[in-house]
Amino acid sequence: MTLLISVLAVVLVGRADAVLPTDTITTFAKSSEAHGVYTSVAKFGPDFMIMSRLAGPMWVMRNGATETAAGSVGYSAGGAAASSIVVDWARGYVYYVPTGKHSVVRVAIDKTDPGAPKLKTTAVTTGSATTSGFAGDGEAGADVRFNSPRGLALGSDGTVYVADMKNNRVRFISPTGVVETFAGSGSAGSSGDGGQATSARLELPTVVAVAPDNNVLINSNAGATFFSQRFRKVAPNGVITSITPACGTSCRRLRGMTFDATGAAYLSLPHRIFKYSGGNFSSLTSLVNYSGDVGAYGGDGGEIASARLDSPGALAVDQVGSLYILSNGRVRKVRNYPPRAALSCSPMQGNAPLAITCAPTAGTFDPNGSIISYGWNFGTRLGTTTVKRVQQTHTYDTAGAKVVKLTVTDDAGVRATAEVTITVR
Ligand SMILES: [Ca+2]
Repeated sequence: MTLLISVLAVVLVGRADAVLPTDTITTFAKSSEAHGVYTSVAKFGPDFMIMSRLAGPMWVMRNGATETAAGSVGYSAGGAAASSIVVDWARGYVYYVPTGKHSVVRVAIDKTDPGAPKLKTTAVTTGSATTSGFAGDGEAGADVRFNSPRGLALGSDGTVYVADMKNNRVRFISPTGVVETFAGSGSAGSSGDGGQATSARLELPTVVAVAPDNNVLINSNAGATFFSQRFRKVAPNGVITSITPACGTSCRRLRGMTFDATGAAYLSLPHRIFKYSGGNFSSLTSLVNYSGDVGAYGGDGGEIASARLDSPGALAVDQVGSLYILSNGRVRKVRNYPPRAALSCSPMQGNAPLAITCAPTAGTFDPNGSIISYGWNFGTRLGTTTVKRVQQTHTYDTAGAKVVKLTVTDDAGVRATAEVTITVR
């Protein structure tokens, strides 16, 4: 009995301390007869996700929807089973790699109905569906040859990076459709750090990702066994270096990588999802860290740490910091809960000059993560002042109603604000 009470006490205290909501992972879209098995996922503008399926056209769903809800906007024209998708929403294009083909297909987005964006039917193909090879740098369309392209990533300028796996290179497609080699000499290996990326050796790259600072991350699967546990990084000046993430052998067999608004990197690995805050690959948080059976699926409705994922693949982060994971033919969603902000100031009124001290109160917290910055705005006639300090003092020299505003940002880059009004006489 004593043991039972102790266990209960631990559970209750644990819940009280951890303000984690209990439904942090759900199935956003599941494989079914109606919707098919999903093969990739990407953010589709501010409010939607786009998913490719094993059979049939791509499927668009509103971020906040569940699969059966009215929020689904339905099938899009065009599309096919894709091993990778990127969306250039600003320029109005979806790029994808058709599974098993040696090409990258670009389809224009039809934004005529903002509540139901779709794909147009016309497509531009770079490379060949059936013929592999290495050719076409400086050219476009059917003159280009890829060899088993896999992962795609989008640069902020509309450049699309292609992990051209069996060419041991990363290529890129410019917004005008012209292909060039971005990294890799073509010879398999792992060398060239400190030099130009085009002179370096890569081996069977499958994943490429662009960080918010425009560094391009590549997995290079040294040894032809997909067992690499280090990444290559290409800086905007074209110089390549190596990164060894602080996850050791767990970082083998990388299948997907994406970044959120704060620069945090998310990695999908067998049964695992890792997150690196700040994108520096040394501050590791394991979101899912399971080493059990292949094919495992479970944990919906529970906390992310208890989820079961089988070989998660594509990853995407939406506008409010929620993470979408392709796994088990489904798209799972790890919802980010926005931070909350509340503040108090003392004194709340008085005669000028009035010195006040303000601080966040207990109502300032993040339900599922942490707050990484505090911004203060005292609304003075001198303009906005934003100071990232937890407690802040300010002196008002003139009479009037003064608004003090606190803005907090969570570790997914989502903000919340609160304000109080100070009466200065
Ligand atoms: Ca949060």
